[in-house]
Amino acid sequence: MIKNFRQVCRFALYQSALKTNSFQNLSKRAFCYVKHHKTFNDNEEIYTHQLSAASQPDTIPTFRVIDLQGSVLAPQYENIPDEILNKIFDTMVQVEEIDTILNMTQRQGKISFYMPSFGEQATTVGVGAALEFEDLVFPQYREQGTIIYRGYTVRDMLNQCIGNIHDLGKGRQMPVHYGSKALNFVTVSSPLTTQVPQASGAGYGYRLRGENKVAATYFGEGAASEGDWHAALNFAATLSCQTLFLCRNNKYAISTPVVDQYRGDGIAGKSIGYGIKTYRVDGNDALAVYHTVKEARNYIVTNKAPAFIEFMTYRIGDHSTSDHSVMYRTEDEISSWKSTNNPITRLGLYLKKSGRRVFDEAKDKEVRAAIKKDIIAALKEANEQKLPAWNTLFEDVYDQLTPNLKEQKEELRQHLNEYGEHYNLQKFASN
Ligand SMILES: Cc1ncc(C[n+]2csc(CCOP(=O)(O)OP(=O)(O)O)c2C)c(N)n1
Repeated sequence: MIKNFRQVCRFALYQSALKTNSFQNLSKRAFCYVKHHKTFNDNEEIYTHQLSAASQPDTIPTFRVIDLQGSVLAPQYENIPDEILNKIFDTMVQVEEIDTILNMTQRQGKISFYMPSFGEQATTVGVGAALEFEDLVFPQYREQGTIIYRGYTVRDMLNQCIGNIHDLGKGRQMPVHYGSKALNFVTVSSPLTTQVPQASGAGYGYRLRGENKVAATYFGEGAASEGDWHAALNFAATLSCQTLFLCRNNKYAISTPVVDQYRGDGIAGKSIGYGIKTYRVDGNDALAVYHTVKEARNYIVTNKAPAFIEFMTYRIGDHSTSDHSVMYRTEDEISSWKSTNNPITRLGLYLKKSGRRVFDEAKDKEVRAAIKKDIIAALKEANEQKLPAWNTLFEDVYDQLTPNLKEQKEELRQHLNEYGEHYNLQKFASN
């Protein structure tokens, strides 16, 4: 049954094509406009008399500005202000130090879990530098570089990892599940890929409201195998969402290497399939990352359409403190990336060779030592704080407690009244 004018129009077109047997021509030219809505895509069908399977297009090239020795390959992309480039470098060093110490802190049993971002700092810090502050970031979990660039402090990180009263998440999440409304950084979610359709939705909202900002979402190449990822990209493409998809292709999803994750041309190849403006960049080259994100962001706000970037990088560290990665990859593989394609070394070499920064070894050591001292002090302070009061457990989900939650809260209160001595209730703030 024909329900509306658009369908009437499409039906008439179909009838006329049937009469004239002109379906071949229809595909390229026949658009049905109703209230400016286009019904068919351009160039959906091109006919041929040769029976053959479609061939794989050429490999998408990876954009690079500096080589592994920090020498410039594309001087036209050196034009990043000194202040920003130095902030990128300093933040990358800071993130590396924080990751080193918090990884050890977990080994000492002072925090329960940690996820380092060794080897991926150019991607996450470079993105932080290139996005606008008001762009909303939907992270996966290994993107501390972005939130730190925006101003999240070591104290914020440690309060979250310990889950004390200063933790913005009120101690309800595992460590590294950072988030900050003030810094436009949505809280990390453990279930993979949930953030990606959320970012499509936020980007859709920005377009509908005529806002000049983007929703930027991170995910690993492993997370791109989730069903939600495909739905998110298709929604973004068809609804013209102002969403920037940021794929950290670090070659492993815990123990699953890329060869078992996908065939075809990486994750960027899939994005092109969804009709999204797609870039591939050397994720260990901070200059290339910065320029690619700037260009993709500009494309989104100008064209009111999504964009996608695949960052080619390598996870130098273990997946998390619950992983021991030499069980599934060799020491040689790790050390070769660490020594020949380390993003911090590469940017440092570039800054030195180009004369844009004067390095002083003794001063650099002092800077790293100061970062370490600060983290240790912040850890001590965070540990001295109380944990959130037990009754806050029931807050923030429903505006008014549901009858079963009321019952559970009362049950817990009675339980703690009766058996409180068996718990270390001193650790918790009072209700
Ligand atoms: C829905 C879901 N499935 C499985 C997991 C367990 N898991 C956590 S991280 C991870 C690997 C993800 O790899 P990738 O997306 O490539 O990101 P990377 O860790 O390499 O940065 C898996 C399988 C999960 N958290 N959620």
